[in-house]
Amino acid sequence: MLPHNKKLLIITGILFTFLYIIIAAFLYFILKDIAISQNKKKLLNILLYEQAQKSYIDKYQKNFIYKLQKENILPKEFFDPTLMSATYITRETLKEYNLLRKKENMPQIIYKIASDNPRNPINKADKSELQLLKKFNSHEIESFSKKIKIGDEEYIYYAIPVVPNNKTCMKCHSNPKLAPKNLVKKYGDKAGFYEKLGHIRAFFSLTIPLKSEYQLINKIALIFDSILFILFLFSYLIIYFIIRKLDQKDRQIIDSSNIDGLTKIYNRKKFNIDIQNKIDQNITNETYLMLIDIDYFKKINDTYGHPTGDKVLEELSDIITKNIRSNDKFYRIGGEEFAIISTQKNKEDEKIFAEKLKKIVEEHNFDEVEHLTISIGFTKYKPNESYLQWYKRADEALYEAKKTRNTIAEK
Ligand code: GH3
Ligand code: MG
Ligand code: MG
Repeated sequence: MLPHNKKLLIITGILFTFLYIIIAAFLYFILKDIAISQNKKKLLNILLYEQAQKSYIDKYQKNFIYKLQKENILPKEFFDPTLMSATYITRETLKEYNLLRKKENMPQIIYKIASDNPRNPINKADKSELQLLKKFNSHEIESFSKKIKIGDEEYIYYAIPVVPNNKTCMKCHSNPKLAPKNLVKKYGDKAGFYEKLGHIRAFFSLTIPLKSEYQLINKIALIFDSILFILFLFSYLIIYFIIRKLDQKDRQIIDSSNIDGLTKIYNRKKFNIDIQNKIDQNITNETYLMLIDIDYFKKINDTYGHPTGDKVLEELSDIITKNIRSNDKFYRIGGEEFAIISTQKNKEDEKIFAEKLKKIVEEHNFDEVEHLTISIGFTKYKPNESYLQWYKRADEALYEAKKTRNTIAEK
């Protein structure tokens, strides 16, 4: 393949690989983003449900118990978290929910309520949670979510505040003396009291692992990447075949510019390129340059006409082409002058080669002209010499042979 076509193929390959990596990476990040936002939505759904549950407890359950207390059906000191503590009920509901999830092989949800004035110490907010609670109270944010890492695994954390303290809340969270006696008996009178109306005293948070979503993403990405890979490979193969076809055409054009129109052997231009290339490659083996000139060719033209002369040139090129090895390079370097570049074991072999050519031309029966002879001059390449030095010596050898014609001379 020609260097510029090879370069084009390599650049296309690099470009395709680069594009493939970018698309694959881009898709992976998009999928990851979708999974995260879907999980956030999932958590928000559960949190909203919890909030609804808390509102129900405050609005209906507690009020109903207070009514029963007012009507002396239930004692005034009655308090039981299983009926009256939204925090307790939510936590227990979540436990049941996690049990059901486990049965369905779904990941467990970590639930936490964080408060700045918790009755139950397990609900105490840590430093960062306290800061978050402050943000909820100042209405800087309405919800909070982020991706967190626990060990090696990634999770989504989502938090929303509980509804601000209202009148129903204040019954148990203002002065301990006003709270149900059994509540104080159970939790003491130190924490969870003296709350202010409108203050957000806690927030719910849920944490869920992203593992199963990531596994799904990996599966989707693998399928997509495989399809993309096949598409890219297929496109690349098409491009490869197109470039190969273009390369063949390019080479045909180059070759035709190197071919002599009449004899269809290499021309002078190709001879100059090849001989210079040979020298640039630092010739190490015995390389010979042979020049061939038809004797009295002018006479042939004069006697039989120019077209016959042309035919002789074609015929001569044919018989020489048939009698040289595939490694030998044969050129028409002038009107009726030819050159052969060949490698030999020694000078004797080159001489035998020259004699063989001279003989077959001499013995060949040319159309119309019948017989003609050639003169040959050859010389070996000497290390470090230039193209001109080499060529000049071969020309001198041919000049020498021309003195007697139908002769071989060496230099
Ligand atoms: P010698 O080499 O033996 O000294 O004699 P010559 O008659 O061959 O002399 P020279 O090399 O000077 O003449 C070559 C002739 O070849 C001159 C030119 O008219 C003829 N010639 C060159 N190119 C072509 C060609 O393409 N076709 C034909 N028919 N003749 C050509
Ligand atoms: Mg000549
Ligand atoms: Mg001649």
